[in-house]
Amino acid sequence: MKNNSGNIDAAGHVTGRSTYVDDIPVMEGVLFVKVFDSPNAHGKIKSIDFSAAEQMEGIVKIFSCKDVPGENQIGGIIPDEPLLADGEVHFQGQPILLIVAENEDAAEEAIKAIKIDIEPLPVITDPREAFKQGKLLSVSRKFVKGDTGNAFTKCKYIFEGRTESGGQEQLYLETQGAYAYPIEHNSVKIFSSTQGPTQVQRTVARVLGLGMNKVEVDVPRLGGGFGGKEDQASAWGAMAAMTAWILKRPAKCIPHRMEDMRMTGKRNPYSSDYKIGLDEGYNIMAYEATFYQNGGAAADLSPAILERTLFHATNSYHVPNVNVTAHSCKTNLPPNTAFRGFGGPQGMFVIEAAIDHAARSLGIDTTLIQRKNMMDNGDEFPYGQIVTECEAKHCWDEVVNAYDIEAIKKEVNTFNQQNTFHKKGLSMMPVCFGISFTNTMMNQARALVHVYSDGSVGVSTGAVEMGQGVNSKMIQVAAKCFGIAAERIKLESTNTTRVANTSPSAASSTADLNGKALLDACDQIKERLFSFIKTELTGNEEERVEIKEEVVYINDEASVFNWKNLIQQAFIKRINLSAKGHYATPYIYYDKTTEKGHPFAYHVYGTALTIVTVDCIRGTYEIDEVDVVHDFGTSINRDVDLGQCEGGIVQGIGWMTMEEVVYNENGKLLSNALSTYKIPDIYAVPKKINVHFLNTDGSDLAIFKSKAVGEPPLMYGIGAYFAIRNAVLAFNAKASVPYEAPITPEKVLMGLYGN
Ligand code: LUZ
Ligand code: MOS
Repeated sequence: MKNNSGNIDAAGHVTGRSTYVDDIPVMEGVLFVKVFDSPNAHGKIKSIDFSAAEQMEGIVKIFSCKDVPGENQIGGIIPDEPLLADGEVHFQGQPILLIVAENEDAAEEAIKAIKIDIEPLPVITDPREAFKQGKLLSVSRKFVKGDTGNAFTKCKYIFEGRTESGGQEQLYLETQGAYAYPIEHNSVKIFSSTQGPTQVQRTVARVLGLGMNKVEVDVPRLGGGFGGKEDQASAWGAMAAMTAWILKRPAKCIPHRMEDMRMTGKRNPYSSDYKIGLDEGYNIMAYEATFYQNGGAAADLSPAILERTLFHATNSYHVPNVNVTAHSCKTNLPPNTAFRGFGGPQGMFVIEAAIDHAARSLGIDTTLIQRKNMMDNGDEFPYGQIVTECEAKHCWDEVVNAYDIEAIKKEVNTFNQQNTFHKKGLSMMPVCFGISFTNTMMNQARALVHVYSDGSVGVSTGAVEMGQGVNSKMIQVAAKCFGIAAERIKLESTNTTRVANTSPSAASSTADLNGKALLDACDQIKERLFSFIKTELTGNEEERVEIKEEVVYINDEASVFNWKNLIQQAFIKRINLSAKGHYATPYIYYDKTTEKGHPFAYHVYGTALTIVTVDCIRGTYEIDEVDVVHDFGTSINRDVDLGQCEGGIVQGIGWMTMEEVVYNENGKLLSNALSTYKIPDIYAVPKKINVHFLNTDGSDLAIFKSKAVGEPPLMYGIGAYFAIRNAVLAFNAKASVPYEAPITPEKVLMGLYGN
C-alpha cells in the first residue's frame, strides 16, 4: 500500500489469506449451534416436544427461552424482540430453539425430530394494512416547514400519487456468525462478524446477565455488512456466547445462506403517498408525503431508519413548504433493518417520482424541474439545518458539461426514432446525503495507539473493516500524522477490550469518527516526542520540529534523528509512547420535540446521468452508462473511494431493477436463495461507469477533508429506475408504469404492452 492510495487488504483477498470468523482455528471440543426457527409467521406455540431430538447421537443440549440465564431480549432501540420465542411467534424464521451438537450434521438430523404445534394467528405482510389495524413499532414522526396547506391553495399545478419500493437482501458474501469460548472469571470471548462489536457485547451481557466488562468481542474483518450486521449480528453472537458460557465449551453459530436469508431482516420496503405543488414557473412550492415503512415483527433499527427517510425526503431540492409523515408499521416478516442508505433512498425515490409525475403531466423535461429547484447555500432543510458548502448545483452542472448531456439527449432521440424494438432512456439523479448518525450520541469514537520501542506502530480503533477499506484509511491517518511509512503500522482487529463503547461501523461515518479519534491519539504522542526533542535533544523550546518521510527536521533542516532512533531515545528517557484518542463531532444537535436542529456534520453531494437500452420484445434492459460527478472533498484514497462509488451505484441499481424480495401472504420468503433472488452480476452491471471527482476542498469535519463515501453513491442507482421507465414510455407513450420499484423485466413488459 502506498501512503495515499490502494487497499491494504487487496492482496489478502485475492490470495484467500484474509481471515474471517469461520477461518479462526477453533479449540478442541468446539460445539455447533443450529437454530430451530418458526415455520409460521404468526401464532401461539401450543406445544413443543424436543425430547426425542435431545436423545439423538451427537446432541449435547437443546436450549429454549427458559434457559436464557439473563434477559431474553435483544431489541436494540426498543426492547421488543426475544432472543428465543416465548409463547408466541411473529415471523417465519424466528428462532425458537438452539440445537447444540458435536457436529453440524447431528444438529440438522435432530431438527427433523422436533415436534411443534402452533395455533395460527392472522398474518399481516402489508404495512398499510398494519397501519389500519394500529400496529406500529414506534411513534410516528412528522417534519414540518412552512405551511403546505396554505401553499397548495396558491399552486398552479398539483400532482398526487403513490409509490412502492421493495426490500433488499444485504447478501454479504460472508453470512452472519460468531465463535465464542468461555474464559476465566465467569467471562466469555466472542469472535463476531458484526459492524457493531459493542452492540454484540451489550446484547450478550444482557442475555447472560453479566456486566459488559465480562464480555469481550473481537472482530477480525467482515465479508460485507451493508447494514445487515449493524444490529442483527447480535443474535448470532448471543447464541454462540450463551452456549459457550453455560456449557463451558467453545461454540460456533454460523447459519448457512438459506438460513441467513430466511431468518434475517432486509431493507425496509416502503409504500408512500405524495402530493407536490408547483407555481407557473415550475418552482416546487409545497411537498407532502406519508411514508408507510414495512418494519417487520420487531423494531430493530426501523425507528432510526424512519427518521432518516424524513431527513432525506426532499433530497437535493429547496422546498419552502414541507409536511412529511412517517409510520413504522409492524408486520409478520423478519424484522427489517439497516441497508446502505438507511431509509434515505426510500425517501428520495418518492420525491423523484413526484417530480417525474409533474414533468410528465406538464409535458416538460424532468431535468428542468430538478435543476430549477436545486438547493443552495443559505437554504434551510425541513429539519432546520442551514445549507452550507453546497455542491448540489456544481455537481449537476458539471455532469451537464463534462458529459455533454445535450448531445446525449439528441443521440437518444435519434436512436429512438430509428429503432422500433429497442428504446433508450436517460435520467438525471441528484443526491444530497447527511453525514453523521442521526442519533447525536452515537457520533463519538476512540482509538488506541502504541508505538513500540523498535519504532513499529500498533493501531486499534472502533472501526470495523467490512471490505470498505477503512483499515487502509486508518493506516493512512497514522502514517500521515507521524510522517512515517505505512509499512510501519499494523492495524489491529476491532476489539471491545482495547477500544470500548464503540458506535457501529455505519452511517458512512466510520472513517471520519475513528480517523479523528486516531488523529487525536497520534497527535498526543507526536506532541510528547516533539517536546522531548526540544527539551532533551536540542534544548531549544523555540525550534520548529517536523517528521517527513521518517526524517526529523529541525527548523526545516534534516537532523541526525529519524523515526526509529528518535523512538529509541524517547523510550530510554521513559516518554509515554502510547495514547488513547477520543473524538465527538462538534456543533451537532437535534431536538426531537420540535424536529429541528443541526443533526449532520456536513452533506455529501453528487449527480448521476444514467442511460439505458430496453429490449421492447423481451422486456429486458441493459445499463449502457452511468456518468457521475461526485463530491469526495479532498480524497485521501482515490482507489478506495472509487471502489465505494462504483459498488454503491451497482447495489443501488440492483435494488431498483432486478432485486425482488418476495414473501407470500403467509409470510414465507419465496426469494430465499441465490437462484430466486438475483443481484447484479458481471453481465448486468453498467457497461461503463464514469466517476468524475468534483474539484472541491471538502469539509473540516471530514477526516483530512476527505468526505464520507460509503452510502451516498447507492442513491445514484435510483436513476436507473427512471431511465428504464423513460425508455418504456418512448416505446408506448400511453403505457401505465406505476412508480413501483424494482422495475423488473416483468414490469417492463406490462408497461410496454399494457394499455
Ligand atoms: N445507523 C444508525 C445508520 O444507527 N443511525 C444512522 O443515522 C445511520 N445512518 C446510516 C446508516 N446507518
Ligand atoms: Mo449502515 S446502513 O449499517 O451504515
